[in-house]
Amino acid sequence: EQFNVAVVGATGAVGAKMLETLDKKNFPIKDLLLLSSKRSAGTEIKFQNKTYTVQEATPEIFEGVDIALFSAGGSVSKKLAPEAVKRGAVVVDNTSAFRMDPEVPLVVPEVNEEDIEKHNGIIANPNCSTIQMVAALKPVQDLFGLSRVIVSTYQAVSGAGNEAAEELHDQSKAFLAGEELEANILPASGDKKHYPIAFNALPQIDVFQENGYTFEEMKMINETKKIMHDDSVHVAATCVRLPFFTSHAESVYVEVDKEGVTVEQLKEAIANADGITLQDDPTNQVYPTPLDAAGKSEVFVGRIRQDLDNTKGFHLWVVSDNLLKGAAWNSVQIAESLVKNNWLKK
Ligand code: 11C
Repeated sequence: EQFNVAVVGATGAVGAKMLETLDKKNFPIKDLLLLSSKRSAGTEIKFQNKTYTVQEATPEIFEGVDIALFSAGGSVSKKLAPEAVKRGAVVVDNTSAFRMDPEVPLVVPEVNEEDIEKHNGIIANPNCSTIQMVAALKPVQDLFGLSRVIVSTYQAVSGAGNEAAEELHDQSKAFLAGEELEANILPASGDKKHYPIAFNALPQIDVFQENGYTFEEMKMINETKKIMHDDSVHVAATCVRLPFFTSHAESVYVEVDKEGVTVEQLKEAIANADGITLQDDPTNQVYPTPLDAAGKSEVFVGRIRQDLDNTKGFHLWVVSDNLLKGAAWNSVQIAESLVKNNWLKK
């Protein structure tokens, strides 16, 4: 069986990876619709030897669409996802618009694939930095129980879109030429001040909330509890933007419930988990890095150590391509699951 697929936000950083992933995973597409804002409509994009013209996303255009992959910003999703659903499509939404809606499943297939079945037309794809972390936490939760998570992130500029990546590129050139750096996008395009990212580290991703955490940090905290079905797990996050283009890296401290867990047991649990590759051999300097993870679908985990003061505490280093497992690949995995399990129609 083949399906009519729409990609909303086809000209964006994630949109391009959606197309790449649909092609690579040989998703059964009958007709493909590439959609965008009015501004980008008319752009030509090649997919599987055919050239498509990107069309403006309107409510009517979703007539006949089976699966719509949205990645064009929260306001577009809020407006058009319900319109697509009204016309019979199932939406996989890669924005934060519906993630915390109790009626909307928030899914990382390796963690909570079964939640997809409960959808009412929309399934939310979590934030990229959340996805890779919960994929690594799932085997720990299953085998040893999880009571606390403290994460610090090292995030790539592509998470903030193509324009942020261009900003890093231009600022790097300017820095090396001894010129003044111009900052217009990062740390958050909608915020009042902008700081250079080239040769820098910015402890702000997205805008600040009243509690002093950024929205990115609150996404990691709230989404983790929802995906893992555990409101009692304590989660704290500090999210930092660094000057590289692809893959987010995370230093994750976890506390397990069970007494007496060893590093070897933890390594084995993580090595056996779906979608995860263990890269952990300090004697041979083997550990994941953002450059090495770029372009790959898996979540890579290394540097697994026991805390020196708390025998229930462990430290992990988690790296994954933020545009693939963090966005496009996770969305296509959800679409594959809808098809495979016959969960498209309610
Ligand atoms: C970043 N994590 O790196 C963000 C991008 O909620 O889907 C993803 C935003 C989201 O800036």
